[in-house]
Parts: sequence; C-alpha cells; structure tokens
Amino acid sequence: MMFRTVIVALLATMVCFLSACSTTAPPDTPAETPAENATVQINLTGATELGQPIGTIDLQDIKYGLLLTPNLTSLKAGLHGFHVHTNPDCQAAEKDGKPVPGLAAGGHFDPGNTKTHQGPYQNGHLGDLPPLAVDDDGTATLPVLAPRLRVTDVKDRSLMVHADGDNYSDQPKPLGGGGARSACGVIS
Ligand SMILES: [Cu+2]
Ligand SMILES: [Zn+2]
Repeated sequence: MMFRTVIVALLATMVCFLSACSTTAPPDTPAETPAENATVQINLTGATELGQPIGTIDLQDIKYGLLLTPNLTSLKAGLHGFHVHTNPDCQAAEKDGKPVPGLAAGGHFDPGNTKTHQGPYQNGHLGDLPPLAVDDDGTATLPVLAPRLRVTDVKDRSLMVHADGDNYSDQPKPLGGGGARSACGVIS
C-alpha cells in the first residue's frame, strides 16, 4: 500500500515535470484593465479658432465596451458620423492653401493601420463609432456603444462629429460619407 502511494506520487511529479504544470494561473493571462471614465468638452469647429462650446460627451468603460453618452445642443437634426480621430487637437489646419475646420485632429484612429472605414463592428479603423443621433431640437442625448474600445485606448485622441451620416464604408464616399467636421473635443 505504501509502495503504491509512492509510485503514484512519483508518476504525478513526472507528469508535472513533463507538462510544466503549475498551481498558479499562466503568467500570460491578460489582467482585466480597471474601468475608467472621462468627460470630453465639445465645441463647434471653426476656420480660424474653435467655435462655441455645445456640451459634453461622457465616456465610460462597461462590460460590453466603451459607452459614449452625449449631452449636446446646437447640432443639425439627424444622424451624424462620429469617430475617434488620431490627434488631440480640434483646430483647423490648411489644405490646398485653405483652412479646414477640425483638420488638425488627423484621420480616424487606426492603430492597426487598416486604412479602411468599416464602422464599429468590423475590423477597420478602431476609432469608428456608431453615428450620433440628434433630435429635431438640435440636442443629442442617446448613448452609443463601441464594443472594441476602452477609455484607455482613446486617451489623448479626439472625438469628432461630422455634418452628415455614416454608412460604415469608403464607398460611394470615403470615411462613411460624413463630410465636414462639425464639432470636436479632445479626450484628455
Ligand atoms: Cu471622423
Ligand atoms: Zn473610419
């Protein structure tokens, strides 16, 4: 009986040795990043300097991704293209010798260098968000959820609201067809 116990213990040690078993979790298991929040001040864009402040967008990590809750006024009614842009800068920049509102924010946040606009549920630009819905009175309060993002991913970037909607494609117009950059805020 004693002999048998020793054999079993030896066998178990050998199996452990061969398979490198461990009593703790594998060290490469990613730690859950702590939930964060941020509030972003949003201004209308402008050709020379930023336009008027129009409210805020709250960012919050939830179980399903990044929840963005707008509290905005003074926008055109309807759906607006809404994205995380690369640079933490909402100022105008020159293109073809003319100032373009919001251009300093750069392109859609694209750490994977995909160069494709596919919206929030595919594998193109990571900064592609669901469009922002604006009521007939110009206010936006309906939250949107970006399932691939966390607050920490978008820090030191900017949030951009475009003049028109977003078809989650580069066809027939590039970048979802949102057109002009209407309102913007730096995520700090
Ligand atoms: Cu955009
Ligand atoms: Zn995009």
